[in-house]
Amino acid sequence: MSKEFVERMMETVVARNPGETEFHQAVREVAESVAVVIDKNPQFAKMKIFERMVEPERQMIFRVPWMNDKNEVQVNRGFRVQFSSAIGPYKGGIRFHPSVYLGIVKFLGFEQIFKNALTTTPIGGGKGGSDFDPKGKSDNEVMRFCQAFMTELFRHVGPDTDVPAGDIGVGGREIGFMFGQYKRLTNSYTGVLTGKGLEWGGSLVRTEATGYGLVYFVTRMLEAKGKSWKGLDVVVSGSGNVAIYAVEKAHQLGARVVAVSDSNGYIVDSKGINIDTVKQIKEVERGRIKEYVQRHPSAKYHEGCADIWSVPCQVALPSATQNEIDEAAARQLVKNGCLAVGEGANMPSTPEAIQVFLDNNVAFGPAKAANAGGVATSALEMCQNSMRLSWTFEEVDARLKLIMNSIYEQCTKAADAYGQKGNLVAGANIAGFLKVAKAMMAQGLV
Ligand code: NDP
Ligand code: 2IT
Repeated sequence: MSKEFVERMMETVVARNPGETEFHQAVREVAESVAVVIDKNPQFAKMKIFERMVEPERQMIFRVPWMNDKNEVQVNRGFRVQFSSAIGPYKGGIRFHPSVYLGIVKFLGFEQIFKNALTTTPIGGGKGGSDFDPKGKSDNEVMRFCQAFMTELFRHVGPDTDVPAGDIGVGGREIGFMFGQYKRLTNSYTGVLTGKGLEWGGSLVRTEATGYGLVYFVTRMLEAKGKSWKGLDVVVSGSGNVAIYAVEKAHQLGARVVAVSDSNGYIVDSKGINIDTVKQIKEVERGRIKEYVQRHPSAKYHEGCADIWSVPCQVALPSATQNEIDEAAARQLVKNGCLAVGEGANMPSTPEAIQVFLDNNVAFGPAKAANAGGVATSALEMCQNSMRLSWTFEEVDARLKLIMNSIYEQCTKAADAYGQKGNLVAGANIAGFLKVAKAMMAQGLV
């Protein structure tokens, strides 16, 4: 029955969403986990809960025309997919990267439904983006693009409707430009975006939240194995927002991060990555990770980012992008004695790689659970905006820790309850699904 359910779902999803391979991958994983739940709860099958979940409530695709510094007209494509408002306003980031197309936005939006349900905060699922590439663009070009993007997006979002935030290629600078344009178009000052600057409605800890939350989550995974971070070697892919603050927190807890990367290559520093240097290169200068070795000559740069998983480590934190760990990379990590993998990025491990980890007793923290600290802190930012108050760093950090602990508990309990002890992939999918499914049942056919 379970297998038949998955294949039936996938046949429909593939036929209705042709070519969107990342979306198919994300749906299949959830379908495989929740088939047993649907088996046990015929009311979910009758009300076609899963069939409704895989169909976004609303999808926007729009033209984004803007002018570059040479006064040449540029045309990009913008997306916002409002997937589910079962438990709160649509919530999820915006990605600017040349690879963005509908299939990427939909995989991210679909996963966001379950991730957001796990956070314990009342937020639905959505995602957006554009094939715009901020790399190599001037601040003025980025501003003009963001203004053009928001000139269409503003009519679809709002503090009680849909609250976007950052993702790849979208950080504080881009959120600022989009917020300014939203404010100008609507003549309103609201919490329509999260990840705002601290002076104008942002929350302390939002910048650090995804990376810190990831490390808090992996702490629980390590504890279950009787381990702590002390003395462990860690590899973190990427060197953007998630990666930087994962490195910072892992170091604070006594680990040594030996490698980070960007899309061109990776660096290995056996003394431990100097995070101040990485912040300077990536956050301030917007440079490339290879520049690290000019400032730390004992470190080594390797061209090509995929081989980072050959660097020996006990903990791997993939924090760059989707499908960056394939089966071969997973086998290499296992061979080198990796104990735990925590997904900072969204869907960074292929299904085959996940199977390798599960088969080899590697503790595996799936993205929906492990990287939920970012969006959870976004929900805390929304809360502070509604109250027109700002909490201290310590207060937000304490709430983030509580949330990551709760997510870990929800995942382990759900996995246990459905005969999958220790499988956090199944646990995250089942716990997230149940919360949304119950809300959908209560709200009738919408
Ligand atoms: P950033 O843009 O800050 O950093 C992205 C990093 O990943 C960069 O080092 C970038 O290298 C690298 N990267 C991006 N695309 C690729 C690619 N196709 N191949 C190899 N490397 C790549 O993004 P974030 O740190 O915010 O996001 C990283 C991941 O975390 C994404 O999967 C995102 O969806 C996920 N995430 C982000 C959250 C957040 O709050 N920001 C919350 C939860 C998940 P380069 O500079 O060379 O492009
Ligand atoms: O993937 C994610 O959870 C994010 N990019 C953060 C979304 C948010 O709304 O903070």
